[in-house]
Amino acid sequence: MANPDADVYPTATERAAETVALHQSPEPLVLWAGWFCPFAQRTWITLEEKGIPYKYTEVNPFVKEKHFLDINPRGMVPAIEYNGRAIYESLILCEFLEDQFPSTGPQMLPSDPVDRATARIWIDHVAKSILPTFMRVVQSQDPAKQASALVEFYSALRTFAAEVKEPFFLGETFSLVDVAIAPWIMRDHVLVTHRGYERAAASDAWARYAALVETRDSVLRTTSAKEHYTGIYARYLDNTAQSVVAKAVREGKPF
Ligand SMILES: N[C@@H](CCC(=O)N[C@@H](CS)C(=O)NCC(=O)O)C(=O)O
Repeated sequence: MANPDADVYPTATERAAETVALHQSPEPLVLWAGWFCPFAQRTWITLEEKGIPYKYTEVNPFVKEKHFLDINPRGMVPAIEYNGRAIYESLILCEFLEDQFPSTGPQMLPSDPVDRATARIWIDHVAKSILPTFMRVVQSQDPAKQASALVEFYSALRTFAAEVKEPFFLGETFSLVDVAIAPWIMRDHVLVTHRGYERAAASDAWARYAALVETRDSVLRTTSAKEHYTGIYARYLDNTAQSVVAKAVREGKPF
């Protein structure tokens, strides 16, 4: 059976399309990305923040073309080719960009080893607590499952937001912790329209933080038209129970 994701909208749009157009010349560093992919956006934001020269190449990872499997045997975006050598995994790529280009653009992890480890602890929280619950909220179909997924999602966001130093996670510096979560902030409108999610229902601190991250220029420059993101999640979103569920969660009612 054909993979339904192979029909994903083919190219970046709006601000992201302008950024793609500016990065078509050959460079030693090639970013292989899918415009729609939140993991790829992490690496893309880091390149833009640091001002590293790169060539952007769009790939639909669901099609599994041989030339792409040669670059990333896992067949996933993002991947980076640097001077002909290939590497992959979004967070590893973000750290690679810090390691390879330490004095290009801003430093995106703290220098102090304890602070650096603390930043990684919160990146890990994004990966292990926030993203899985985000996907559960999207994928849950029956009202009880949607409700418990939303409760868990709010709890993971609240825990994260309680540690934000403001304005960004580590304070004044926009860091890889902010990069790790930003693409999901840019996609949370899908949960607002289809799952009754509200940022302030997690906490005011979360709502403030998310509102700031979504205005960051590197984040906007790598973001496509809203309606195309809804299309990515469309096959999970055709149920109508969400407003009932959201109201019940808001009112603290058990489902
Ligand atoms: N852990 C990976 C996840 C990357 C990922 O899931 N990419 C998706 C697109 S958003 C992909 O390439 N999927 C292709 C597939 O699953 O076959 C990372 O952080 O880079």
